[in-house]
Amino acid sequence: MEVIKTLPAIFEEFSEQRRNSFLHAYETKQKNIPFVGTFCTYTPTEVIMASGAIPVGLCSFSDETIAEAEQDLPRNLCPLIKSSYGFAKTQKCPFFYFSDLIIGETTCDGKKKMYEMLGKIKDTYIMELPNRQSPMGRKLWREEAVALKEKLEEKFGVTITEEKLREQVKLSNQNRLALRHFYELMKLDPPPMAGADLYSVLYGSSFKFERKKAIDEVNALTERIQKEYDEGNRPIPKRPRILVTGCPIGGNAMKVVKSIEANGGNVVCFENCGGAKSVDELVDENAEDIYQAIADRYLNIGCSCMTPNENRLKLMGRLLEEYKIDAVVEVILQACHTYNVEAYQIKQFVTSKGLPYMCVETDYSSSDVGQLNTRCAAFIEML
Ligand code: BJ8
Repeated sequence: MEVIKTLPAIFEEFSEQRRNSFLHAYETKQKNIPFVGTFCTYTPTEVIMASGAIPVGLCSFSDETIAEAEQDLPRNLCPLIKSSYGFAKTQKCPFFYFSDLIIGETTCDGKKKMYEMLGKIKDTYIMELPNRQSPMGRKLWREEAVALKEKLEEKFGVTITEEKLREQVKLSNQNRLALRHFYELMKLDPPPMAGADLYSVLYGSSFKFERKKAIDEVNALTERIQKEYDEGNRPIPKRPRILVTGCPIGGNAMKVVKSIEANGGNVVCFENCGGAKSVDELVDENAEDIYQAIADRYLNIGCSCMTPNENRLKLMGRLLEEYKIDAVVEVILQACHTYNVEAYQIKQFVTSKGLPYMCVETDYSSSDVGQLNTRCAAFIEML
């Protein structure tokens, strides 16, 4: 008899997905299917998939290897960079170990320089990401997408046809739509799940390597949550609705989300990478020039390494309305200069809409949990 899992059990499974995929990754490697490690939302993953390889996210969000990383890197560097480098250096990340090729982009200075060091450990290929969404920038990024295709063809001895690429563009769009429909459940008030569970599904699903199956699973989960909600299931009370923005979170940085939720708020929307920023826009499947369509879609991502970064405000403005947001919490990872400087503009933008804004600067340690709780409690109490 099939046992029907409860929603909390399903969320738990997604939160363990990365770890649970280690074995699957090993089995996949045995079948000679290559892995390509990525570190950024700007990586055009459909090009990797069209080569027959599996793209896998290598960003790390734990302090486990930071001490090792600090032997080679400065202490006052973003924890995401230190952690990612530390896992690579110590070979503690199985996905890094299994990756045949690493792709990096010229985003922030710290990551750029860290990639040079990764290049000493593994074959690392850098894409030159323009920092402006200008016509020149779009042209360059298209050329970079084509150059990536050529690199993958040479590396894996394959030919990436336009047909294969268009197929992967369609599949990636279906994946984005599935994730979008899933997080749009949070427009319900009260929300049907905790923000921490929402994030587990968004993050965990990226470690399900059979893409079609992963899409079906997310769609089935969305349907089920909606159905249970319609039947009266209200697991979360009605409380102030918070949008989280800023640096990517996950792993130890989820302490901020947990603190908001433990102190009376509901995180109903993630604007940052891992949330809407990475999923919101689709690639134009019918474009005549599919490389330009891919380049345009990715270059539109509103990351703080762009100047100016108007697309971040555009997306955020829409999310604030659609999710009926009561307040915004910005998470800055220590020493992330671009997000830290941009925080001033974000504060102006959010407060000009009459909404409260709070910025927290943090790292992957647990030393500030007490302080976070005090700040979140005071912030939410005032809403
Ligand atoms: S598209 S947000 S994944 S660059 S590593 S910028 S936190 S100092 S991760 Fe990012 Fe791509 Fe942009 Fe998204 Fe700051 Fe740290 Fe740099 Fe970071």
